[in-house]
Amino acid sequence: MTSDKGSVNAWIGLGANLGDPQKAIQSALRLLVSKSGTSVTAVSSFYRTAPVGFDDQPDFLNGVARVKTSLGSGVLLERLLEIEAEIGRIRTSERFGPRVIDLDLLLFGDQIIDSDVLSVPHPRMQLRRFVLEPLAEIEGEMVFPGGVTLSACLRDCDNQEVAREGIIDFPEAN
Ligand code: PH2
Ligand code: MG
Ligand code: MG
Repeated sequence: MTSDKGSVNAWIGLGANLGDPQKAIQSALRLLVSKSGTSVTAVSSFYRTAPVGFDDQPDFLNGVARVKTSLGSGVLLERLLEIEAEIGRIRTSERFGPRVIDLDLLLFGDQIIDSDVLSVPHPRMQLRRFVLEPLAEIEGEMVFPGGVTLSACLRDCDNQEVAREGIIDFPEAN
């Protein structure tokens, strides 16, 4: 499914709801490809989504990118955290609160990883329409590690507000 010459497809959840979310997401993708070893091979549209988990915060812009990477999962995760910091994210103890950028490693090839720092597939992605809809836009159907399908997750997912809003300006992905 995912390897050629030592590289792996990985999927990254993109989110933001403070500052200029569109700009932050585009900057994050640029920073990701500017660091060696990773290219962005597909990007979904932007979706405007109602906050899940903590209601009293602005709507999010969400999307999903597929990347091809020669990095290991741990190094890719570190890159994502570095880029979040570069864009100005300051981590607080508030788990589901507002943020200028959120880059979540959703899937790493067909691997199942459960370490102290990383859980892949992302433990909540199968319940989150703001992840599943953009993922379906770029992949159509998909079977997640463990065997559940994207379409089954979408069917079973409750009704969270997700509206397609526009394109993410990242021509290199297409
Ligand atoms: N991220 C969260 C918590 N809630 N809600 C939406 N709509 N989009 C998000 O990206 C999101 C959220 C924690 O990462
Ligand atoms: Mg995150
Ligand atoms: Mg998140």
